[in-house]
Amino acid sequence: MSNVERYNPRESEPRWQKAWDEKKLFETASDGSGETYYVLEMFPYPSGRIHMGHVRNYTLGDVVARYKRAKGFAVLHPMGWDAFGMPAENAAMQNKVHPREWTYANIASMKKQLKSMGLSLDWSREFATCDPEYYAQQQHLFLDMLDKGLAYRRSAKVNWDPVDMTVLANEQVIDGRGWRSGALVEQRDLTQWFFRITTYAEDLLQALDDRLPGWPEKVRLMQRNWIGRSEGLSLRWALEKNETFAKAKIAMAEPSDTLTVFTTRPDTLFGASFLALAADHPLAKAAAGNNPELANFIAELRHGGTSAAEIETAEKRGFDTGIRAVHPLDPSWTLPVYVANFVLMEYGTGAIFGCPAHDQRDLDFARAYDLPVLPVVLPLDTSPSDFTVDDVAYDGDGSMINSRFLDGLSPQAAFAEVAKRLENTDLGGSPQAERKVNFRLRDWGLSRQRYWGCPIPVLHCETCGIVPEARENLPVRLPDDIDFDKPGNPLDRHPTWRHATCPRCGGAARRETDTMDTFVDSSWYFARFTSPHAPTPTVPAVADAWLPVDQYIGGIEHAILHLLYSRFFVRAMRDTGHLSLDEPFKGLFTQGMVVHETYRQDGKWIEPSEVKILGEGAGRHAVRLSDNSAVEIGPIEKMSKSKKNVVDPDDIIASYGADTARWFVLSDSPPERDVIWTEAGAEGAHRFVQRVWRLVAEAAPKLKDAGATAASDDAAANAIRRLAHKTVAGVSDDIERLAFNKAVARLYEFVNALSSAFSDAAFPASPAMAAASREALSFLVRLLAPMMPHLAESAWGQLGETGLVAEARWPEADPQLLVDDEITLPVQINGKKRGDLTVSAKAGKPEIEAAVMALDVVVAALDGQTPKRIVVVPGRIVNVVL
Ligand code: ANZ
Ligand code: ZN
Repeated sequence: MSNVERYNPRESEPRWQKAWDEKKLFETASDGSGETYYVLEMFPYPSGRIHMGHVRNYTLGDVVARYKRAKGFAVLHPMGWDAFGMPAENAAMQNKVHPREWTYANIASMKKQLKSMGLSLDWSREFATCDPEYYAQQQHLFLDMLDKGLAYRRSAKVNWDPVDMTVLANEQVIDGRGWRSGALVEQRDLTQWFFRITTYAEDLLQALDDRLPGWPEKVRLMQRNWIGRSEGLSLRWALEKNETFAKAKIAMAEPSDTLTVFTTRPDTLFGASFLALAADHPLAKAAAGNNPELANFIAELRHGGTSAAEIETAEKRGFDTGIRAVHPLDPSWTLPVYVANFVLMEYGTGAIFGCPAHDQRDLDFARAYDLPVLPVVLPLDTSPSDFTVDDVAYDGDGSMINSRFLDGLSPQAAFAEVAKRLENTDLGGSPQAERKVNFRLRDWGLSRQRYWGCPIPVLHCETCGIVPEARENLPVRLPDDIDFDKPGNPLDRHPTWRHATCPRCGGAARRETDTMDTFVDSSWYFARFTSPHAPTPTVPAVADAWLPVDQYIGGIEHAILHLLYSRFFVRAMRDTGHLSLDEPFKGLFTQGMVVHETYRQDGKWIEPSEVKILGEGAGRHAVRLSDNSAVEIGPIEKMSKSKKNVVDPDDIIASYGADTARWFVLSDSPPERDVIWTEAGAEGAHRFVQRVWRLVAEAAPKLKDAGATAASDDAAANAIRRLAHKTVAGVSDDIERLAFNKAVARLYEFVNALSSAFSDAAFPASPAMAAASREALSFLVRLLAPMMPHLAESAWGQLGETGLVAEARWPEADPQLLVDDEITLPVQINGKKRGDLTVSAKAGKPEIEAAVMALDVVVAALDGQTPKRIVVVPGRIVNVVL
């Protein structure tokens, strides 16, 4: 038994945290010039408590930050709070607590928790997005964007919850009902604020290909799909001058004899069997004017969600308007024009032609309304008689059939041929078709009818219209005295807040009561961290020096919106003079989740802390701690309150310390994958903490007088040195590649090897061994420091090092010690391989010749003679010629 005291994280961790704080070690003095590194984890929403997902996310970033600091970089590693949003208002409604109080109280408790993790954060730069100092600058940015035309107002369709009296995001509409109220959602036209993100659509897409090599391919793909660039034709169809059309035309705001559709597949034109309009298409509205049944149908479509997923899955429904369109390639052929629920007004032109054989939605629609299904693309290597389309449309490659002059062409060639013909066909004075690029990306609607968000700093003046608030009046502050007794936006009901003075004419004006989408707050916080207290949104030179963020780390759930909005914001901030940059995040890493087994008894979920696991392998089972009753072990799932399979970081830190929690989330699985939290794993990690402590504490006194390492013939010492230097090189490389689990595995091996080398009773057997061991331990402690910073500080002190390991330089591997110092050469006798020779890698010709002559096989073959020659090819082979 050793007489070394157990390592006590509860005593040591707060002590080291205080030491780091006092020395302000993690406060970044640099202005961003020189060798700098900016590492950032997605900042948290202050919900009240941190969860294991936070622990993992922030530990990953902290390893990088501590490593880069030790490598000599000036590191920026800040933290703040994404603090506006609905939960604070819900809390206000339920618990009668002011959203501001609720939010700042949560921030205080979460900050304490983060501090207990020993993260090397620069807290001097902390801010919350609900701080008036922060949102003031956001309002300046908004006004700059308004000046540039990057922010604008227009009427748009929204999901309106008539009970909560609020606009809902598509995700908040479930089966056509509001997620909170359960009320049937209506589609309403509301004037809303937008950011013109579509201005940058092409560039946002292009940069994914050539400016973001440090992003995961999967994220770039998700962004590509979201931006959704399509090349097609804008194609005009003449409308037959029948009676229905004549009546509709009178009702049109802007009368036209043609209908324009957007198509990416003009090659399939001979397979067309109908046209369809969105319910809000002007022609649909005109036709409904004298057709009450159609008007009813359109009104019905107004109910129900507008999300793409909902439209995709909804049953295809349509209504024949009675209007007919003339086929662009055959004047004798007319097709019916429907209003259909799967055509969106917001995309293309809000009108399509349908080719059922080659588009699944069109096919479903054709089957429902008995419309023709004529295949026009024949899959390669298929004969026309074998090819039919039943209920699955064919959208692959092939060759054209049933398509007159296009027959035999590839779809690509047919596209070009149709485009060429129709671009050169005149219809009522302009070309019938035009090439057109469409983006799925829509402008970003940022208006929210909520209290707890950044006020949009504009006024509505009866004389002047929309007027930006004067800059000197910023920030437009949220009023404190509000009530949440009634549904709707409390800002609308506030007795005085709305009443303001028009900065232009001095007359009475009404404040905008919409606040900004909270995604705005998180779209530029990374830039604000570079000058968090500046009286301008950024100090451009400083922002440019620090940005882009070298390594951004967060969850995959933010792969689309948050990242896209941030990419938009740096472009908008560049074009309004706040920085000169076109991408915010150079490196992006999306980490996996922390998952846990679930436990159930009588159909009810039970918390892990109430369960004891017994046995192993097939005999593994669970019982309840309180009464030993049997508990069912369920599947491993993402930690969630509803399944009660959560482990509270506070509990883990209280029982094992932060280092154990940090070590555990880094070990086991690659950081991009899920990691399974188990009690056994946590215990294992904690045992390792104790083991490292014992290793260092027991060896340190014996190594007190160890000298510097030097070249020697001491094989054991040399083996230790080689391993130590190889571990340094390996762990550095692992951390650079964010392969933290590999670094952990390498450190386990290193500790194992040192433990067995040190276990010898005579340890250290020689001065060379003492020196090598001392160096190995000094390396070990510094390599562990990014992952288990507190233990490393304690061990550093044991080794008699001065200063803090958090300030120490990263060890450097000696390249000479990384090459193996023995090599094995094949030995031939008269050109035939007879054996192997192991010699020092540095051995010269005479040593190799001497060693070969002593080999048993060579001695036997020579039988007392002298060889004619010995040929040595250095590093390759030895041949003895008799
Ligand atoms: C005829 C056709 C035939 C089409 C065919 C597809 C396959 P992406 O790639 O997403 O841009 N479309 C156009 N506007 C639409 C709208 N507002 N609402 C719903 N659908 C719309 O898709 C372009 C295709 O989606 C267009 O090409 C159009 O249908 C349809 F075998 O035209 B296609
Ligand atoms: Zn005015």
